[in-house]
Amino acid sequence: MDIQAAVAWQAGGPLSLETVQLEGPKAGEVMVEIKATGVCHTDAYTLSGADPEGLFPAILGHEGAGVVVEVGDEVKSLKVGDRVIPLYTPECRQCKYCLSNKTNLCQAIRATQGKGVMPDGTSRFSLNGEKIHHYMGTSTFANFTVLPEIAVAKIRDDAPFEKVCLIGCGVTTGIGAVINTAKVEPGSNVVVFGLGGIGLNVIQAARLVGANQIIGIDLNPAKRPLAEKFGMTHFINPNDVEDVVAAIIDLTDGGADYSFECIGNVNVMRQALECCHKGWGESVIIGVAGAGQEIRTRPFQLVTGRVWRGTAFGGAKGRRDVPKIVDWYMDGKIDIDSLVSHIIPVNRINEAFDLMHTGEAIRTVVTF
Ligand code: NAD
Ligand code: DAO
Ligand code: ZN
Repeated sequence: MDIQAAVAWQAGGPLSLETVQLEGPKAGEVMVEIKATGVCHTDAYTLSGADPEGLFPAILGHEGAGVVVEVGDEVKSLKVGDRVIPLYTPECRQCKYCLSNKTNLCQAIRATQGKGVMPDGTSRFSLNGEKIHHYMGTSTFANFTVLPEIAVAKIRDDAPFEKVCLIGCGVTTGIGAVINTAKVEPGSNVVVFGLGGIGLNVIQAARLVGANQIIGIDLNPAKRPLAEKFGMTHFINPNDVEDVVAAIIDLTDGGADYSFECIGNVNVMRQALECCHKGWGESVIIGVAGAGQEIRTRPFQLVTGRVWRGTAFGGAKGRRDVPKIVDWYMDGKIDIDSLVSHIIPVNRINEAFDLMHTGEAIRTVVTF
C-alpha cells in the first residue's frame, strides 16, 4: 500500500516527505498506523552521519504511538484496533537475555534490526522498487509502519498519542534509569547532568522515589525553571563555579549517592563518576557519546567504592513496563505534558530538528 513517510535519503540532508510503498505484515508481524512521534537526539545523530551504523535511505523515528491496523499470521498478543507503542528494545521473553532477568537487551532480532531490515532479512519499505531501510526496528516517521510482534507494547485505549509517544524513548529511559538501573532509595542525594528530555525524566523519577537533594547541572540557565517544576532542588551552572565536582561534593556533604549523565559528553561522564560519594556512590551513563569516544578516570575512583554503569531504554522490558508507565501518566503520577514543547504536522518535520539544535525544544511531537 502507499503510505506517507519522511525519508532520510542521505547523511546530513533534510528529510523528504514521500509516498512510499509498504508491504503488509508477514508471520509474527503487525502493521501499525502511527498517529504521533517524538523527535529525539538519536534520530538527529543518525541523520547527521555521525552514527557509524547509520544506513541510508532510511525511515527514521523511534518514539511513536499508534494503532494496530493489520496482523500477520501467528500473532497472538495483538489485534486490530489495539493502541500501541513501538519498541526499539524488543522483549521476546524467550532468548537467553530475556530469560536471564538481568538485562532488558533482548537479542532475538538484534542482528537484522541493526541492518535496517525485518527479522526475515528484507525491508517492508520501498520507493519505485528501491529498498528503504527500517531504523531501530521502528521507523515511526511514517504514517504506517510494520513491526515484529515482540517489538510492540500494547497500551490502554484512552491514552493520548501525542503525549504517550514519548514513553517510547525519553520518558522510559529517564524514569527507568532511576528505578530499574540505579534503584535509587528514598532519602538519596541525586545529581543529574543535562536537563533535556532525558534529564527531566530522571529528575521526576528521583522525586517520585523520595530522593532528598536533586541537583541539576546544565550550561544553559534557561533549563532551570522546568527542571525545578519536575523536582530539582538545586541548580549548578558549570560556568558559574571553578570546579563542578568540588561544588557538588561540598553541597552534598561528601558526594552524590547517585549521578546520571544525560548529555553524551565523555568529559562530563568523568565528572559524574567523580562527584559520587566515596564508598558507595553510583554513576549511570545514559548519554550516547560520539563514535570512537572513550571514557577515562583514575582506577582508584572505583577501588574506593564508586560504581560506574550504563543503561539502555532505562533497563525497561518494553512489553511489560511501557503499559505501566502509560498508566502512571494517565493517573497523574508523572508529567509528560510539560515535556511536549511543540506539536507540528509531519510536513514540517524538519523544523523539529531545527528546534532541537537551537535548544528551544524539550521534545517536538510530529503528528500524522
Ligand atoms: P538534550 O540535548 O535535550 O539535553 C542535553 C542537555 O545537556 C541540554 O540541556 C544541554 O544544555 C546540556 N548540556 C550540554 N552540554 C553540557 C555540558 N558540558 N555540561 C552541562 N550540561 C550540558 O538531550 P536529551 O534528549 O535529553 O538526550 C540526552 C542524551 O541521552 C543524548 O546523548 C541521547 O542520545 C541519549 N539517550 C540515551 C538513551 C539510552 O537508552 N541510553 C535513550 C535516549 C537518549
Ligand atoms: O542489544 O546490542 C544491543 C543494542 C541495544 C540498543 C540500545 C540502544 C540504547 C541507546 C540508544 C539511544 C536510544 C534512542
Ligand atoms: Zn529476548
